[in-house]
Amino acid sequence: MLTASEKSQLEQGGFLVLENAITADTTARLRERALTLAAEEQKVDKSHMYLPNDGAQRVWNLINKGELFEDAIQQPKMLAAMEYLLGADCTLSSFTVNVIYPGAPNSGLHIDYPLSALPRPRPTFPMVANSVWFLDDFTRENGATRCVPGSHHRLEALPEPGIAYADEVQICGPRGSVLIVNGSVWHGSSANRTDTPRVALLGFFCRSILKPQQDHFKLVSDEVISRATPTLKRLLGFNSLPNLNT
Ligand SMILES: O=C(O)CCC(=O)C(=O)O
Repeated sequence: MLTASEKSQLEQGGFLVLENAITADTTARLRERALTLAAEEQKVDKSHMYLPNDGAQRVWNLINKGELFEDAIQQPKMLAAMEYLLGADCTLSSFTVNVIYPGAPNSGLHIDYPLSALPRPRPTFPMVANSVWFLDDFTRENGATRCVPGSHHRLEALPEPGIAYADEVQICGPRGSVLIVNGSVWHGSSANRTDTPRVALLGFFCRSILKPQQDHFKLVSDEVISRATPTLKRLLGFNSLPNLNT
């Protein structure tokens, strides 16, 4: 389902923007739900704030927080990109909201969990990959994700804290786009210098042999599992469980 050019962008630069991946109506509904969840979790003091001055907020375990997220994570073009990178049996590592609030500074450039914990050189092939769902237009001013093109080929190196790399680029684009990024690419969110939050979803995937970032079996309700499609079940790890032979 990916074109030769899309595959080549993933191989060479390590990222790809899928424009118009989400309809305007779905984008608006996802954004509203994302901000409602963020506000609710702040009210009950369960919120995961990070960056200086609580500049950013994560809402975890979206599969359990609304049917619209169960559908969203099965978006065919996004999944085709993940399957290209991580294998046809790849699984969901986590699905979260990431809000970058006005005044948030740049986050540090990083590679994704658990790559930084691996011995070096890291593998040449992708192990994990993220999809960043633009629920707002991503602009130079409001915190658009930045990436260092080709940095997934630097198998021995890690980005140094506080350094602005000359070759880093900001990935700007209209709401409704999805950025696919190999987890080995050096990347991070940017400062939000506007007066409105930048809202994104992060659909984070891994090879089926890896332990996911969230334990879906403990976190996702029986009700959600009972209505899950075969694709969603596979993404939650039902097809890649350890065996129970005695
Ligand atoms: O929200 C973003 O722009 C990027 C988030 C990110 O870098 C991450 O979660 O690894």
